[in-house]
Amino acid sequence: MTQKEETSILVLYTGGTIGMMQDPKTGALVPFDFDNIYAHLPVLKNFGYQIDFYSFDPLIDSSNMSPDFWARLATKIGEEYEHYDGFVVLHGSDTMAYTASALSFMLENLNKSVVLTGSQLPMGVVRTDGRENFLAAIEIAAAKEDDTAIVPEVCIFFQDQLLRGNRATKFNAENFNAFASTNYPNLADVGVHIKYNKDRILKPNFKRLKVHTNFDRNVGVIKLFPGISEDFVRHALQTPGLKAMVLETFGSGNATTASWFLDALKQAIDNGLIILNITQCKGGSVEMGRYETSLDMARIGVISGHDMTTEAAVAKLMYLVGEGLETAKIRELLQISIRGEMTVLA
Ligand code: ASN
Repeated sequence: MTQKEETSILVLYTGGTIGMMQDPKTGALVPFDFDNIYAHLPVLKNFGYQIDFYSFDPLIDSSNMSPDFWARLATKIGEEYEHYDGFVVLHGSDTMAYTASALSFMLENLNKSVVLTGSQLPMGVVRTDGRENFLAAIEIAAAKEDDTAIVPEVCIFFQDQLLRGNRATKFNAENFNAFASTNYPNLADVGVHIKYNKDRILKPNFKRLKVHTNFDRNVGVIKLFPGISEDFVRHALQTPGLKAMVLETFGSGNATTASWFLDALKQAIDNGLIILNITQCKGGSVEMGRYETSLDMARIGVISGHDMTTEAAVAKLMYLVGEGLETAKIRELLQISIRGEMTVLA
């Protein structure tokens, strides 16, 4: 056998637009039958890899994604981890960045590629972007150097960019170029060649994979806006069972200095709630204390989320709270990057 023939990829199909095709009889969009993939995409054979498929049941539009589904996905990757060289996850684009973030925390010591991809137009449509996305995702998931995955990370491939999964955001519902990673450079750029930005890719640690599936859903998000009411903020912070809140603030992490707001936050923190400050800006970082409008939040114990995306922040909180760690330990782990999810400025 050649090296190529020994390469094996498991494709995990969760649903989403990529998996749809037009029923020849009714014209309606129905799930694509991946058992017949070689009939639809004979070019796949040219890779010379062993490509196996696993379909979840039921297939879902990714707007129905949930921590339970993430747990099934991570568990399946864990079960098959030793049997394959790489993994491709076909997923709806709407919540792909959440799933990529969640998987990055669920799969500790990942030393193989897990490439999520999808499409804006169904695979069965002539002008689909799914075909190119799928083929490039396979090639990336199979890419090795010195018998080690070139990208041992959870990542998203869309159009011509390979992005770190927990740095990506869906930013366009129309363009084929649907994802952006504004705070971290692309892991690879794909044109005539696949150019890996190796110094930006996490290094393998060759430790044993550990799968964490105990995510806690008692996490919330408040997006601030001028005029947000005291009632709304207090009710949200007092949600029964709530353990952590992402606060989407302005600019470099700023918020109103109204005393009711700081009182409400302080009361919640004193009662054990973890509050993480994330900026609403798509680029740049929270810098608490830079302006007066974030100084008091830092004083009362709001934690800086630095340049994390909301998707990564939600997933990281669900993960850390779900691990059953002490609040002090969670606060400590929130201030460091554990899966390449944020840049902590010195
Ligand atoms: N609604 C679809 C999904 O996220 C959108 C897509 O895949 N382009 O499942």
